[in-house]
Amino acid sequence: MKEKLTALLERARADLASAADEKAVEAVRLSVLGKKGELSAVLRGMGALSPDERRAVGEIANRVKDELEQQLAAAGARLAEAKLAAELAGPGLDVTLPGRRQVLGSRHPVSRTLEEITAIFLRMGFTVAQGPEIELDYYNFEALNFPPDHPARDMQDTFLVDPASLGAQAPAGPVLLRTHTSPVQVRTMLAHKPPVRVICPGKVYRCDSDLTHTPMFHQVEGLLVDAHVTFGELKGTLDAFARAFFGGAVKTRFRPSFFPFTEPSAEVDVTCFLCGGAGCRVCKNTGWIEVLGAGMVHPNVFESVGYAHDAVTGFAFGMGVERLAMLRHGIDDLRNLFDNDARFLARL
Ligand code: 2U9
Repeated sequence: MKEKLTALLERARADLASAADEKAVEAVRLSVLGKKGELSAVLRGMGALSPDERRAVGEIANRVKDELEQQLAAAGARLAEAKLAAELAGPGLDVTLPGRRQVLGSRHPVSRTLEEITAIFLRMGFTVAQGPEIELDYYNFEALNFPPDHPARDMQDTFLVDPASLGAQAPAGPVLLRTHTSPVQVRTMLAHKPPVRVICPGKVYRCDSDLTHTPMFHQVEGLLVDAHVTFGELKGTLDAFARAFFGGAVKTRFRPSFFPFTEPSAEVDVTCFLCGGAGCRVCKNTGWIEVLGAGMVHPNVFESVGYAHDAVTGFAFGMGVERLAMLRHGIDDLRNLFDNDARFLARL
């Protein structure tokens, strides 16, 4: 038995000396010290020995075990050292190479334009009002003096929402995606007595898709209601906005127009901020660029929200944010704003 133990130790020593990797060391450990290993087999045979012999063999077995564990640890350390030496001798790491650039995101030009427009009106004392994008026909059209047969109410122009898709609390009357942010002003007037001074930035939806129209776009609309508000104040407010947004040199002009919710109504042009009015690509050689719609709130709208139309007057205006962002950045294709090419958008 003693000879067996000594032979076992010698063979393990030789195997460890020639072990080329950690797997080989582990194989030696299992073959000797494992449950089914040789040392365990020898120890199991000790039952047949006399007490004296058992003590003597037990002592040797313990020494062999200690020795083996030491040898295994030494072999492991030797292999780890060799691995490190090989790594150090291998191809070096160039710590002077520049690091990988972090790609930072950038604000979308439409978001930036919307925030800039909002900031200008906040400085003039307006506050921001918001409302739902899924809206009742009543707030989007009816309360805004759209006649029942107005073409904008046609399914061709407006996304209708199936009321059944809204679940248990399906409202009375048609539901749609708001086609302008005007219903927010209607809700604001229903909730607050005059004076009212709000702007309503947000997404709007129209069943329209071609080179110059997307089914979703952004608007900023404004509403100011008080006793004795005049068209002159509307002109002064939008003139100040135009100079803040396009630069102090621009002039504005108001052309007669029509909207169901304002009377009188106007379209607002600014002198071309690129050529100063001389004529160029951006203003199509007219010297003027259309940027806004506006007007005095129609008495029927005040009637709808319960404002006494002999006690208050008000002005309202609206603008398309994508259009202003395109003008500002000299983009001539609307799709540039929706393709989400991060390299293009970050360069604006
Ligand atoms: C209420 C009363 C009146 C909002 C207005 C416009 C004129 C207008 C267009 C600009 C470009 C829409 O995005 S666009 O196509 N808007 O011309 N909007 S007056 O008038 C209101 C709003 C709410 C209660």
